[in-house]
Amino acid sequence: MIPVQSKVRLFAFICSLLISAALCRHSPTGTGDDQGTEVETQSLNGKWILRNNNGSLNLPAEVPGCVHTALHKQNFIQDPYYRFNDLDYRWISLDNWTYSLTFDVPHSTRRMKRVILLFDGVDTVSTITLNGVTIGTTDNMFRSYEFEVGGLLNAKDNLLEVGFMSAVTYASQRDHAHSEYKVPPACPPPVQKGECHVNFIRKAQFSFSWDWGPSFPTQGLRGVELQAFNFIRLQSFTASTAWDSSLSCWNVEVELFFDVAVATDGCFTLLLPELKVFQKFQLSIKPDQTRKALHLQIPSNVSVDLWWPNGHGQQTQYLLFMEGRTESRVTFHTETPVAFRTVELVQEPIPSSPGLSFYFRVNGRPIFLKGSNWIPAHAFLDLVTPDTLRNLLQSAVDANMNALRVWGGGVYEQDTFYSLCDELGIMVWQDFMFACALYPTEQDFIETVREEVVQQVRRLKSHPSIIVWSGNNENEAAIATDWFGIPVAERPRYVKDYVTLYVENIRTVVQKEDKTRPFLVSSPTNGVESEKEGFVAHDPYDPHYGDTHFYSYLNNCWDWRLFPRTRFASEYGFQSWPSLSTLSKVSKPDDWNYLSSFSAHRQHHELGNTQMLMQAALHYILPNSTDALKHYRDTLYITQVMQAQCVKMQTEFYSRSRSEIIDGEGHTMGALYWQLNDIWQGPSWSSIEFGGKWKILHHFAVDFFSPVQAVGFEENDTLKIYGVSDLSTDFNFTVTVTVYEWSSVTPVCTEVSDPCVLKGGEAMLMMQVSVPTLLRDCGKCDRNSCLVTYDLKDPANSNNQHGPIGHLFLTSPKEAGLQPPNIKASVERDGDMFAFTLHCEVVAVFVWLDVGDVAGRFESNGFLLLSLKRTVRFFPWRPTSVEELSKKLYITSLRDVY
Ligand code: BMA
Repeated sequence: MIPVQSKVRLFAFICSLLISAALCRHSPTGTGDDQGTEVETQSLNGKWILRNNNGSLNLPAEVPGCVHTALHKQNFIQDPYYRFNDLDYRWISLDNWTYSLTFDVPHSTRRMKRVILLFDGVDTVSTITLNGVTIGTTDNMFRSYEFEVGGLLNAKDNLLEVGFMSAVTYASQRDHAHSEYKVPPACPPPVQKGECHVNFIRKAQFSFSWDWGPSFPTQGLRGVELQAFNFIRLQSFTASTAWDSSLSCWNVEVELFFDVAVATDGCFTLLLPELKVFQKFQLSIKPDQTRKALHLQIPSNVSVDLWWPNGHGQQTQYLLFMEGRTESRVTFHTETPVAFRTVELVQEPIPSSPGLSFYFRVNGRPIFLKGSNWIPAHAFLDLVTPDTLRNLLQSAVDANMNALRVWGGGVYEQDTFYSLCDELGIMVWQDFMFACALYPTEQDFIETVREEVVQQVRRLKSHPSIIVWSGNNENEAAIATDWFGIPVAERPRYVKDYVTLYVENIRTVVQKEDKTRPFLVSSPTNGVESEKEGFVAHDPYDPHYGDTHFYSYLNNCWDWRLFPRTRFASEYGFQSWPSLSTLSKVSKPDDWNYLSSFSAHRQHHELGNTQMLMQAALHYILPNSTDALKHYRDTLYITQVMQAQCVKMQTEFYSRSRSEIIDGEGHTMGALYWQLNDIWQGPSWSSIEFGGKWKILHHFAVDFFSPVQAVGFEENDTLKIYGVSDLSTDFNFTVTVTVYEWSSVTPVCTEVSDPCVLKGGEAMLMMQVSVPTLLRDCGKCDRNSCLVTYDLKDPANSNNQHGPIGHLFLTSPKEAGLQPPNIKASVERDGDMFAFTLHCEVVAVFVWLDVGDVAGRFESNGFLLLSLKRTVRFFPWRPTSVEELSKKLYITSLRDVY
């Protein structure tokens, strides 16, 4: 399919022809505008004025924008991310700021019957006045707000003011007012250096600090507009598709949400030019019935291309046109992409296993979800650009991911995010924005949440990428496993609040608004089993049901026996530090020490810096250079090596567990590690650094999420190689196992399995060999002197390798005989890219090429270097040269850090 954008012109033409045939006739006709039939809009975005509470600060501020970005832009403050500025600038969010705008309104607007002031997003608690009259208040950053301002507007110099109250103050007041019982947690752990009672405000929960991010409780505006009309206005519309199994055909349901000043009849046409399908609808629209649903049936003889997740087929989307005209001569024209796909969440008994399955079936095909968890890309959301989103989401796809979970402590992402996911085939697990806390259930809180849910579901439901709604992050687990020390006698009250919020309100609203997707109450959850147990299961981490989150920082991550063989791993991970080039943007050379106060300050997870090194020390010799800067860089590097290898081990365990049941556990159908991206430059679980640079882990993900791969591991001295396939058909493969000595790139010996059929969509044991026998037969090898690689090949052509080459250490590298590799490199231009050619005479592991602040991406990095010569290409994101790259190139391998 050609991209949606390029179809627009062609179809607009076809459309106009078809529409003129399809439209209902009205008389008399006329352009209408001069009679005031159309909606007039006036954007109030752009330059506003911002002042603090006592008026000591007064500055220009952009809308969309927030106080912090305005202050930074006007040089009142430095980069808030620099060093300790998050603490120094705490005063900003404790103050109450007012945005004001003076604007004129044309006569044509003011004479309209209805004039609406529309706020696309208000962050968060504010009182809004127009010409001195209060027109409304806000308390929820996840909603839009509309206010009637008809009689209040003058021709000139209207004064619009949005007076914010500090979100921190508000949250604390709400907690105080909730005196009957506590709603924990009161405050984040001190290591997070955050603010308290974030659960009392409908604001992004991470904004009061998280274990990977700073506390910047912003105040700001996302978009303001005046809309004026005499008759009717289309507020929003949705377009979703559903398969009708009884008629064996697709239906497109379009919902139109009107704001009606005067009742009218109308004629509407839906048109899918590519499918040559259209239909007319006569509607009678009354002021009290604002929702109208139109159903367009696609005849069963029309062939429709489906939308598939990345790696499973095309992401076909069709343009749907909606044209309408009312008797009051108001016209409507909209167009939107629509896609055809089904999604089911399958929870059914599995033979020989207690519990239930938990997997997604898309278009009838069971799909293993491969991916990660998404957090907001910046603490100041106005700074998240479409380019940033595209870069990150393309990185996800380039690492063979097909799914991301939009985590409940962040935000419902901007439209562009979901459009990109639609285009790229990234399935979205969409949480509602509640995380790691209990929540109040006062009437006004519930009401604002209900409105939030209605608006967000209507905004997002047309996106095929979204495959599941989920009520919250970890709040079932928080109650079930008693995170907050609630006395047993008091638990029922909290369970009741939980059910009130997520089941009786959020679930009810979602199920009314969207019948096309499953809804889960929490993550992790036991799914239908949790429901049976009153929505808070005895053990929401039960591997026999639903999804699990699993973290263990100090246990040996190479020991796969310690991982839960869950049905679906929706969170697991390990921290690492970003590279020096990323950190140097917000630090100075004094900070470049793992024990510096800067290193401690950026770490928001208790004991995180120590844990990383303790996990690393299980397998690697820790850096010991006497050169302070090298020591620091090597330490950053070793944390990334540790993280990449740990997440690889765990992910491979999940991938190979997809088709088997062992001791009643297995059929794992998802691996979403925590977390994809970063919010600032600091240590975290991310595989991509703030700014887009891939960590070693992200390069590893390319391989461990590969569509077809060999996964090797050891069990009781036996090397077992599984084939794992996401392909839709079966393939015949052999497995080749090769043994290398650390001291040479010439293989010591090779063993090839018999050919064997790897079924599409399955994982199966393809080869097993005794490690002692293999080493003995090889001759000059033992566990310390050698390592093993393996891959899948075409039986008819052994040069035809499928998937990546995997490797297994036969002992911890700290015990193995790694040789100093002394890698030599040269750089050459290769069109828009650069080719880095490496020469090395021994096996080098975790070879990391770093070109500092030259943003871009290596095609492979952090790899095992197994040949005398290897060329790796680099794709820069900005102009650079051979000279610059050669000068900045810094190569590290595991043997180089000690
Ligand atoms: C999970 C997430 C986040 C957190 C991460 C790492 O449980 O849901 O709350 O950042 O763990 O601790």
